Amino acid sequence: SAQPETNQTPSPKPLLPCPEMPPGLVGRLLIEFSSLMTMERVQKENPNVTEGGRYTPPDCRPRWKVAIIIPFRHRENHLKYWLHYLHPILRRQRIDYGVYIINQLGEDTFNRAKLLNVGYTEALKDAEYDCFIFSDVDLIPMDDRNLYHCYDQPRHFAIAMDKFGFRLPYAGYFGGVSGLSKKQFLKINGFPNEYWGWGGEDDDIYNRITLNGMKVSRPDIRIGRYRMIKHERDKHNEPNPQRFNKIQNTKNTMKKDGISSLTYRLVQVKRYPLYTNISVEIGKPP
Ligand code: UD2
Ligand code: MN
Repeated sequence: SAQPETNQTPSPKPLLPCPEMPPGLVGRLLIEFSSLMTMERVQKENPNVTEGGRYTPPDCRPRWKVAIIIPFRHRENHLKYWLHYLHPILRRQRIDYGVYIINQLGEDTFNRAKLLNVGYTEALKDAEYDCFIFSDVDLIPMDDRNLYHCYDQPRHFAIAMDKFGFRLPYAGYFGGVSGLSKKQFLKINGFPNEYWGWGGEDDDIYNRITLNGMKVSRPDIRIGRYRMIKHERDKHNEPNPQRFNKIQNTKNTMKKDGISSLTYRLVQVKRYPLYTNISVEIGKPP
């Protein structure tokens, strides 16, 4: 009566695409920065994150492969909170992702946008990412329905921050947390490398997007809420006095200044349990 026994292992079930709105999201979250945070604690909380800060959902096929790029220097305490809050959120969101901390070596003037270009380049040496989310280290989403993947148009995620009274400060604001697909990023020649110090680089990126015929997409104002960890202005990141002038000239500068003209010196890539640290020398203002 019995069929001859076969010795084949069943082939793995093909995974279905991850749902547009994953089940198990919480919605509004309680975010605070008063409890003590240690890296050991955050590592224990996140055993399923693999070395270098990588994660892929086990139960569905993700639509995007997302590199999360964080510009960084001397913000170790903020990074602990960022990892503590974001890893569980991204896991619930069923995102396939890797976390890249782009650390500017030395004490010359900080350059956020150039570090973001470095992050794009270095992440692509690791995996075939097709979506790049650029986040300040001190910004935590207050709602996990703000999904960290890419969209038809360049995305601005951090639209309602506590420090701006949970409103968009101006229509062309693109600071804090933003996301572009690889195609969108290349269409605008990446980000400017020539904004040294605080300010203006986010407006230049906004200009690049609109000048190239794209439109910024944003979540609902009730969902795009963020807390920023309170901080003083860092040393060597003084407001850039050239920023007002420079953002008037994006149309002329974007073709030559961007991912196409990026140069830097890679010094070290180090894999930690919850992130990859990329330390670079990016030079100093002319
Ligand atoms: C605003 C924008 C930010 C950027 C900046 C102007 C918000 C919430 N964010 O940030 O996206 O456009 O203005 O450049 O409005 N950083 C370091 N070490 C430093 C300096 C900066 O790690 O010494 C990194 C870190 O990830 C930080 C980010 O750069 O979150 C932006 O710098 P910031 O937090 O000092 O500036 P902020 O809050 O005015
Ligand atoms: Mn900040």
